[in-house]
Amino acid sequence: MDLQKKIEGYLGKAVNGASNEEVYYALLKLVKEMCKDKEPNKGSKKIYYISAEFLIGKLLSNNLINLGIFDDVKKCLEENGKDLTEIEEVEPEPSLGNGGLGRLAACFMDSIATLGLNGAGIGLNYHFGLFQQIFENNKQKEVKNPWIEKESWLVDTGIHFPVQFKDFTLDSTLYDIDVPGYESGLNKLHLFDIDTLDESIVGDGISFDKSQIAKNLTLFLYPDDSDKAGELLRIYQQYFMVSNGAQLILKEMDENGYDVKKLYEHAVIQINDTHPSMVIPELIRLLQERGIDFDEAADIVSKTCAYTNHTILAEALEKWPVSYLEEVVPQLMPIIRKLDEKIKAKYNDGRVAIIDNENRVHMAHMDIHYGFSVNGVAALHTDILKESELKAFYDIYPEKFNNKTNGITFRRWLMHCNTELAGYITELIGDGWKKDAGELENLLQYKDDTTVLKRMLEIKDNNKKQLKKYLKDTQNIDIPEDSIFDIQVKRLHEYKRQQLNALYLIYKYKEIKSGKLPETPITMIFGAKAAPAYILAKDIIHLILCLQQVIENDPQVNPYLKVVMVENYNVTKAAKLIPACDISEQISLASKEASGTGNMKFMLNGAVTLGTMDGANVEINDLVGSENIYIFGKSSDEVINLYNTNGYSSRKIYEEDSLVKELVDFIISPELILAGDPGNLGRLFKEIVNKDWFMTLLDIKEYIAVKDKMMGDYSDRMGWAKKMLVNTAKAGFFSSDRTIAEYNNDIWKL
Ligand code: 26Q
Repeated sequence: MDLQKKIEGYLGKAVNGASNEEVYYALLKLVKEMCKDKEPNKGSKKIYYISAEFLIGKLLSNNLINLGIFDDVKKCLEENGKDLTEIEEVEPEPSLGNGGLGRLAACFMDSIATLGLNGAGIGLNYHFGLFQQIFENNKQKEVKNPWIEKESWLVDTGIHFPVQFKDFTLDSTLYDIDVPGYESGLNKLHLFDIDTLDESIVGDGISFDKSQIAKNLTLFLYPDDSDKAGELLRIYQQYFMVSNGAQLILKEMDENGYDVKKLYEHAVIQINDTHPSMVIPELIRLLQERGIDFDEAADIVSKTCAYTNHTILAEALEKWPVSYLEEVVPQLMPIIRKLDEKIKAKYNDGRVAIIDNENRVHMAHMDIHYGFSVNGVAALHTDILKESELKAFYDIYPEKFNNKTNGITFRRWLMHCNTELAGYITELIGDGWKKDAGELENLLQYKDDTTVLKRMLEIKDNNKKQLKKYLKDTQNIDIPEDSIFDIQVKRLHEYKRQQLNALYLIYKYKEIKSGKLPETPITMIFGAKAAPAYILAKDIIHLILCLQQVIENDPQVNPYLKVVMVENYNVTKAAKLIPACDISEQISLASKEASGTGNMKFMLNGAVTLGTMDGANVEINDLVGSENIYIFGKSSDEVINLYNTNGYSSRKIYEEDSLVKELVDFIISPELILAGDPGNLGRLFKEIVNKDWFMTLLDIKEYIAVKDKMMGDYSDRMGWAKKMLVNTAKAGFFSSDRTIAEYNNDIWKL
């Protein structure tokens, strides 16, 4: 096809005479048309991946890659004086996810389509996404993140379902987003919405009247659930999602002429954490409406549903009060009660009850009893589920438990975000790795080849220069390109321990003040959104922003140490940060990070991990070997033991170790208070000294020692480049194509 002619057909004018906006909308149309002509993936059984989050990021470039026309389009635009990177800027990024779980769902959609599997995603079309983060007075402020424009990836299908709540019914509208696989067939992401939404009810920031469900249902992803109205809204959202999903699945069964009694032969529903768990009672209800009796309906649904667990943090395991469910979806309660009674009749063990003594419904328990598969997302995580968190269930159903170590799509996280490295890898080992990521291991033959190693360093330097320019353009911050880029980007949570990294920052600051200069200057980059109601997480952001300001204004320190907190960290920013990273911070308290997927993206792009033995870090360590990763901290067993024995006291460490005391005291030092808010900083200080639930101080000394060693090793450039190369070469295991092939072989059986 004559690409230029095609694009100009959509543009109605010459490419070189069009604005970036005009070109973007022309390319959007081109891609949508090409998707229409693409063969959908088919099969007699279909995987429905149901998830409250799909953190898909911008789609233009990835769709161009998967349609096989990225290079041609780029070239065509260049010939007409246009830059695809600039055109990408026009596309708004939907923020339909919080972090790992949502991004995983997006990577899975890509891999399911790429492997040619008959599948679809089911979720919600939040108009303002999570929120957009802005910094004001060194604090996070949340504002809405509108992303839906007149022309967008969404296609109105004209499909509607009624969803009944206690006192009213809402009609849905289904919007589809095409998901083309990489050089393969096409699937759909189904996002449900309502026509009665009223965007104008959102006031200052992200506040709105939480009681007007018909106006607010799909405004935001997880609106502030710190009050009852917020929690009820979550239940409204979840039920709306699963009822629509269940109705769609049954409609497709009917259209294909399948017997719904054989649902499990034609459909498998992967429940992404507990947010969609109500799909189980809802499907039972719908099957009963079709005349199937309760026991048989429960049996059919149990053979259809599979559950993925993404966390062992107690506060994330959803337990809805019966009274809330009665208030929103009373039609489900008799079903949930019956499901619970069956379990109670069989097992006289409160640990496995669905409804507990306090009249709360444990969503995960329902999934485990009434699904056929339970999986964790990394080997260590699955072991912890089996041996402690879900042990009572593992004892009953050992055959249901399995591990599926997470993965990432290399199309986005290498081919798109790091075109130079991707191109060089192909030059060295051919392009088979794009479809078979294991082939990256062929890079190992070059691990002592100085020409190759030098080129790897050169590519890293180029990516660092690009990031430097981006940060200058967007946040007006100057960072030295020849410094070590040390990056921690992920949701802000105490267990991820950004505060540990901040304490290292204080340590370095003090060292430099006292005249001890680092061999290579250091740039420490953070990016994180905090949940709007998570006070302490916001205090940690405040600490980092204050440190950024204090260090920036200190001429004695700032040539050697820089801090940048990237505003509104999202998928687009991740794609710019990750290829430029030297040190990948993966420092969660061992046992708490189920897997992590950022760790995989950094490794793939040649960053060296500094981490604890947690989540998938354990598997990264096994793959690259101890000389190519920096590990510190107490093990998950030790940590679990400390929790069980109440054996941890941060105050003791604070009082007995003078260095630790000095670092923690700096949080409320006059310098810092001058930059910040004494209330916020004081609260954080007290929390760390008196509670420190995620044991920051437990690992701090070792963290400092190992990180300093790492900074020193960076000076041996060839030695470091070898570590980079080994990391990239060993990353093949973390392709989401591998993960999805395992889901299909072990669970879905399509
Ligand atoms: C639950 C109840 C009430 C309000 C909110 C929530 C809630 C919302 C989002 C609970 C959990 C989440 C998101 C969890 C998440 O992203 N987990 C991450 O999943 C990744 C993919 O498996 C893992 O790599 C990460 O380790 C895990 O933290």
